[in-house]
Amino acid sequence: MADNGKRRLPGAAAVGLGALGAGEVIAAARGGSLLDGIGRLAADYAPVQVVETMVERAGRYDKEMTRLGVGLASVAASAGMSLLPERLRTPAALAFGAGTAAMALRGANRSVPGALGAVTTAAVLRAGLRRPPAGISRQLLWAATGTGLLATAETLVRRADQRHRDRVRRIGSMGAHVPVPEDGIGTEPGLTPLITTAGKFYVADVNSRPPRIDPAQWRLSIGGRVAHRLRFSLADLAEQAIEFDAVMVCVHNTAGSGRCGNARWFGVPLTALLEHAAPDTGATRLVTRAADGYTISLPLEPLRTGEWPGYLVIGMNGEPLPPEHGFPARVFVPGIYGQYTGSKWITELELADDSHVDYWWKRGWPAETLWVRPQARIDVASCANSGSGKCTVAGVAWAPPHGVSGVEIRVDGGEWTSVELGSELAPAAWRRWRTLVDLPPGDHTIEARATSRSGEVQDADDRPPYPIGPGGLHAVTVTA
Ligand SMILES: Nc1nc2c(c(=O)[nH]1)N[C@H]1C(S)=C(S)[C@@H](COP(=O)(O)O)O[C@H]1N2
Ligand SMILES: [Mo]
Repeated sequence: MADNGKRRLPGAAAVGLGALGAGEVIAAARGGSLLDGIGRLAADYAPVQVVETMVERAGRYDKEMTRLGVGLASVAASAGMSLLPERLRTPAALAFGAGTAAMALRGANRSVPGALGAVTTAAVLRAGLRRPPAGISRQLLWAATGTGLLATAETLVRRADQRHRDRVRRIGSMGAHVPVPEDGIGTEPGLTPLITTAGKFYVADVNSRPPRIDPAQWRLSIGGRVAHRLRFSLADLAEQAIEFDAVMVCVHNTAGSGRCGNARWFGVPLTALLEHAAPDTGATRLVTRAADGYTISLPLEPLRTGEWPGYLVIGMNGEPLPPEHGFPARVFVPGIYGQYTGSKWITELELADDSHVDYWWKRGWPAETLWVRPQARIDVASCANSGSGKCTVAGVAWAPPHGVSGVEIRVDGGEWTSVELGSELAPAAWRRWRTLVDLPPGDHTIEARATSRSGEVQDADDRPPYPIGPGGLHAVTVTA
């Protein structure tokens, strides 16, 4: 029995690939994706330590890694099912299909195409696993068909994403078109630009691909514990929006990493929206509900008074928000980490009481809002070839919402010395810095730290992001 089972494995793995391809192409033809749906389930249910390891290891390729992992896991699951006695294989395949389909249909993030894909995959698995192909040529045929179907599905999904991107672009400009001033730091290879373009801006969310929201159908609704339920179209919101410059930082941005970006945002102050809606006395939290079924909530009082200036953002660098950055709208309170600042792809602002529970709270992230700590990043550390020992060190630093009051560097653990700061676009934006140091020949370690105008000095102790945000300094080595 065990031997027979092992002989079935390659055939069953090939069936798994074929079944996954069939399900994915059915889902893609209807504008969805089974792979992405299963990837999202993994993000929703994986223990927080697994998510943290994934974020740390996969870096900016987290979405590709998730898709690959889901594909491999599905093939392995099919192989595993083939080890079951024959009478149990059909129930196992059907249980997989029913379970995945039910999950795809649940909650705000429901996907009918995903559910159709899951049912298709289960049907193909059931048929294929009765007698997994034994000969190499039939196994290759299953595997090649599966791969071909996956490639076709990928093409369909990319086309749909491109059509959506084009539709968003056709909306035209979203911003005030005031030129971005120079900050006096100049240019230098490797120096980070003052404004991060949308294409270079980090993307962090629980999905494999951004939801596609039709701008013509979309309305922002403000509801829950309010006197007036309100609905706004994108055009209504654009009339009330203003521009502001701010850095957005992911809570996973450890020293020196790139999960942060500085943009010129266009948004409606939350103070104005909340005043129109008139929250009830029982309302204590603003819940930002999103099309991907995600929520981030914020305490209502400081948003309402403007003590924390927050925005419903609809534009980035003069254009509508690109799909991956939350089209058509997101909530952003400068100074709060991305994971706590508000959702992308907003569907509703809901006024709620303290019984509301956020997406990440269930996984052990604190319910209190986490504020961005001061951080400096070294982007350039280069020494002249002349042998003079003169080295340029430059980078960016942020301490939103108060602003950066100083950046210092130290060489080989020596004294901290201040560097020249570029002029400030806004206190909530990042600030560039640069300096020239004279170094004796050899290898040196350079570290940088930022200080906030509120007096907070960047914390030098290395600490992982979970659960209160990272600590530590960025260090680079140069050879003079
Ligand atoms: N709807 C939704 N909004 C979300 C998230 C998400 O997964 N879903 N991720 C949050 C996190 S963790 C961060 S860091 C920022 C990232 O925004 P960006 O991708 O535009 O950089 O979005 C936040 N808003
Ligand atoms: Mo994040």
